[in-house]
Amino acid sequence: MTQPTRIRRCHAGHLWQADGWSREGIFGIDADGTLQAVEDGPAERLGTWVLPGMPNLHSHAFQRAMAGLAERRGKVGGSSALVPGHDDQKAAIQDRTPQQDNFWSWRETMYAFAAAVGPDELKAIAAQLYVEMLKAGYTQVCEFHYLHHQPDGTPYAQPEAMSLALVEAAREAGIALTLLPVLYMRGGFDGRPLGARQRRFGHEVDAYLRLLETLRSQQDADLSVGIALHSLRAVPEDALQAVLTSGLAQDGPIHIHIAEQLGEVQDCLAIRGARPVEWLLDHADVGERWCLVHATHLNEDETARLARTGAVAGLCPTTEANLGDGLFPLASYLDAGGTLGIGSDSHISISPVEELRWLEYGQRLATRRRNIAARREGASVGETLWRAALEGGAQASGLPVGTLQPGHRADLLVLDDGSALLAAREEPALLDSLIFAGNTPLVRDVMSGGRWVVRDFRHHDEERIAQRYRETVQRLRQAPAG
Ligand code: NGQ
Ligand code: ZN
Repeated sequence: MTQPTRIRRCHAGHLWQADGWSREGIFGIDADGTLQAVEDGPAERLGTWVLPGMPNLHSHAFQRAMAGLAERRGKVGGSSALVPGHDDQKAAIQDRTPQQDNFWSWRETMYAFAAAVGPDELKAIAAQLYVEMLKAGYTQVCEFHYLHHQPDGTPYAQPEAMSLALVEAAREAGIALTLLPVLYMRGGFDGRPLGARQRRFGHEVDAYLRLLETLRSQQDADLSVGIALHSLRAVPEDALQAVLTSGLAQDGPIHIHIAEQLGEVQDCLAIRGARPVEWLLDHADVGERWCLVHATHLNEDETARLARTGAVAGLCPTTEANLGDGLFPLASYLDAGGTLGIGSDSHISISPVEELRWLEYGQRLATRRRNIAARREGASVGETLWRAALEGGAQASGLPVGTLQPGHRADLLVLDDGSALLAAREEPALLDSLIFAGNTPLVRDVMSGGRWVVRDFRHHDEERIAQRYRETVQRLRQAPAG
């Protein structure tokens, strides 16, 4: 006999499905936290507006603890005038030891900060970050993890200690994790060795594959382990081919940083004779398992080719704005049928609402037009972007997330029924209002893998996790810069 009590029955006034809102949605959740189809009948009412949790396809967890610490002007001077709209590409390219603050000077600050982060610190920071993600509506995160070894490059006694710190943090917070251990071998396209502060990122291919194998053996319903190549500048071609042809690369997600800065486009052209996306598409069998993070600088041909592969463009609009990266060609990519998802990357902001808002606003500011992401007459920008980010994020995660269909994880958000903004809205404008006007937290309850992790805006373990985070950051501030 079946045991109906094992399936929890839930009701939503409006339920977001892949093809739009459905009214009076009823669904079941089994004891494993998986969604099940159920017949109509009595069910627990969750709220008026229920959405799938958003996947976060790109995170460097440790960087959360330095958010706001790199916004002070460094050395003033240099030749490249900061005239709005003045596209001084040459200056940007040559400006690797910058006279003006840019991506590469931010990276120095980030490296100095990273030097003091060990396994305990990483776990404390990541758990706090993941609590914040859940409260903001992210229920899964892809951790692009390259802080592998001790600061001088020596492996920890347990070589996967830093990876395990992230796994433990995700379990404490209750967020689904796609762990992407990163292969990082060189300091630039010219093959230079890792700099002193990069030593702790490095692996030879064999050691990297061993780490991958160890972590793969820990996979379960809440943890998937994929592959990450830091960037074309950090991974020589023979190593890239060795990893991609290994048995471990035959399934699971594959992520890479690709074309974030004009400087790396220029170096790639000079040394490999092609632009980064062009080079990757020519040398690897890029398809749906791939996520190209910061596919920022694409020409028309690359845009169309990337869209055809079915790979995910991993966009992190608030970090890309914060670091001064440039703008992704959103309209032509969507017209070509391209897939995209969002990540909070450096965690200067932790909000799917803000990522999607800035994805659209960047385009509006650059083109002096409106409603760019909506490519059909009458289409909603908010719905288009929310749907795209759910689908692309799920694809990049390698986990059954991003949709409230039977067989998927019960990862869901219940919006605030008490919100005056949302109470005044009907279905067509709900996601537009959330994305463009939703500034106060509007996610009231969050379920991850069938368990409530946030109820009434509070995470069940947030005080303890925040206290440990505060103590950790205080300790890091006293540590000498590496
Ligand atoms: C990272 N972050 O690996 O943390 C990079 C910066 C690099 C972003 N690109 C370092 N946002 O790309 O070399
Ligand atoms: Zn990154």
